[in-house]
Amino acid sequence: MKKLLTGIQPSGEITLGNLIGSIKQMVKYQDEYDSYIFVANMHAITVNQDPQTLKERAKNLVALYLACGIDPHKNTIFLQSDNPYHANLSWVLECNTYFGEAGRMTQFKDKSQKHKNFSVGLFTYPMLMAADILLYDADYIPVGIDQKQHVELTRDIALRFNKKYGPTFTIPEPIIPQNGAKITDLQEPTKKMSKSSENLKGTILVLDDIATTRKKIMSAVTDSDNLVKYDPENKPGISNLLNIYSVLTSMDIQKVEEKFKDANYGELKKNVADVVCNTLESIQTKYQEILQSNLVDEVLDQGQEKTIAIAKQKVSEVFTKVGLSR
Ligand code: ATP
Ligand code: LTN
Repeated sequence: MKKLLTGIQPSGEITLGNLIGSIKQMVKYQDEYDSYIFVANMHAITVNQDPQTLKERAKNLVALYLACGIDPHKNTIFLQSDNPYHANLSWVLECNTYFGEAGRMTQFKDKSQKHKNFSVGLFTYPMLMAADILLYDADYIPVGIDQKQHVELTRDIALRFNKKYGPTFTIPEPIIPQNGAKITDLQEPTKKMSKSSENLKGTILVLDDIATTRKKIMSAVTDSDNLVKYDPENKPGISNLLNIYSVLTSMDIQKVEEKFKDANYGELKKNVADVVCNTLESIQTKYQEILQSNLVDEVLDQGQEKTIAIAKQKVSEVFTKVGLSR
């Protein structure tokens, strides 16, 4: 069975973008692949975090994974910092990555501009991500379009390493969902909906109360043509709403466009709000049940034990190959 691996940072409350671009994909693939799903809490500290909040968010994210239908019997679910081998491998990969190629990462360019004093970790972030992937010989990496470049860098590093030291790593492939690849901000529809946005008016949080969610959708920024048409370039706001509807109802975007072609923007928004609110309500009920139980700790204990055993072997092989053994 092919292996799949992906993770989310507990760097903020989970958004509809994360749900559609990432978690829904994980659920879809869990029957097809041997899946490794983790919480990238070490990536989160590349920017400033409050320790207590970070700790809570990491566990809550696991509860949310479970509430969204990620089955702990079908997936290996773990916390990145529970396994010290991620940092071990990351160092070796950093030493096998050119400064210039890491400097081309657009996420680094964007994020380093946003923070006045950014950390070295923000720069080495993609090599830690490469370690997450290469430790487990993952074949497929489901990510949103914004992470594709990091998976491509991972491939380059792995190919170069294999060539220099002999076959060691499986070369991973990104899986980018066709629609829903990029859910945009409801207030600034050309920007990605992001959990670290300063203004949350345009961001739908999976755990937001339902009335707030409805209000955010009803006040989404659109345009003044009053024509429902899927055209991300010229009509980013309307296209985003159609996209959300399409993914949550599993209906083709053309069919959704057809369904709403005579609707006004208010009707479209109401329909999108209904679908989003129904989806979120059911997730929130399960989430509360899981938080009342010990399930999160049980799942993480199992994940830790299993992933340490696999990663230990891989790191030992890598250390031997590069001459870091006695
Ligand atoms: P941050 O604001 O901290 O960068 P984020 O909300 O962009 O966070 P990540 O933790 O970087 O989220 O991403 C988790 C997963 O969700 C990734 O696979 C990412 O590509 C996907 N994702 C995040 N935002 C969106 C979005 N708006 N549309 C589609 N997928 C998304
Ligand atoms: N960088 C990713 C989270 C992440 C990840 C990974 C995704 C860290 N390691 C390995 C896939 C595979 C993000 O911010 N979305």
